[in-house]
Amino acid sequence: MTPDVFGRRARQEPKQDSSRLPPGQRLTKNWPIFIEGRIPKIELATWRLTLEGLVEEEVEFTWERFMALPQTSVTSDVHCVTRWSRFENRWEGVALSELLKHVRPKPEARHVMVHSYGGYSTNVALADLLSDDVLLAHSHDGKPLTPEHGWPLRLVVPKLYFWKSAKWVRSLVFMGRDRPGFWEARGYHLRGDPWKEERYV
Ligand SMILES: Nc1nc2c(c(=O)[nH]1)N[C@H]1C(S)=C(S)[C@@H](COP(=O)(O)O)O[C@H]1N2
Ligand SMILES: [Mo]
Repeated sequence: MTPDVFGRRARQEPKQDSSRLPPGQRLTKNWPIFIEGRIPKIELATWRLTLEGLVEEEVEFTWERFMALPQTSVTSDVHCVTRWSRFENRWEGVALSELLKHVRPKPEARHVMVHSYGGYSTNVALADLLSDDVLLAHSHDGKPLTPEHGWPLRLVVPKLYFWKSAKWVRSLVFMGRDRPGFWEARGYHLRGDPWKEERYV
C-alpha cells in the first residue's frame, strides 16, 4: 500500500481485534445508514452553524467562514448501538477544540445539545467534546460526506455510540444541566459509552 498525503498507509484492512471491538459489537466493512425521518434539504448559501448558550461569545459561521478555519484529519472507529462497528474512518473537518476557542464556554457550561437540520438532536457532555478526536467533519475517507451520511457537516464523537455523532449539524447549545436529545428521550442512555455498554436505560 502507498502512504497517503499525510504520510500514513492507505486504508488498512480492518482486523477482528477484540481489544479494539467494544463488548457486544460486530465488525462491518460497509457503512450502514441510519436516519430518523428524512434527509433534510440544505443549501450551502443559507447553511449556518451556530454556537450559543452559556458561552462568552455566540458565533454564527457561514460555510465559507467555517471552511476557512484550520482543518484537521482524524482516523477513528465507529460503534453503533445497533451493534455494528466500523474501523478506520478517516474524517476531515474542524476540531471541536478549534471552535471552542471562538466561543469560550462559560465555567458553568457542562453539557451541549447538538441540533441538526431536520429536527434531530443529541446531548453530549462538554467533557466528552473536549477529547482531541472530536471534530465537525465534512469528509469521510477522502470524499465529501454524502447527503445520507450528513452532508455538509456532521459531528464525530468516536468515544461514544454513533447516535451522538449528529448528522446535518446546525447548532451547538451550551447548557449548565444535562437534557435528553431525540433518542435519549426515547430510552437511549444519556452518555452512551460503548466500552461500558451504555445502550438503553
Ligand atoms: N441528524 C441525524 N443525525 C444522526 C441520526 C439521525 O437520524 N439524524 N442517526 C444517528 C444514528 S442512530 C447513527 S447510528 C448514525 C448513523 O450515521 P450513518 O448513517 O452515517 O452511518 O448517525 C446518527 N446521527
Ligand atoms: Mo444508531
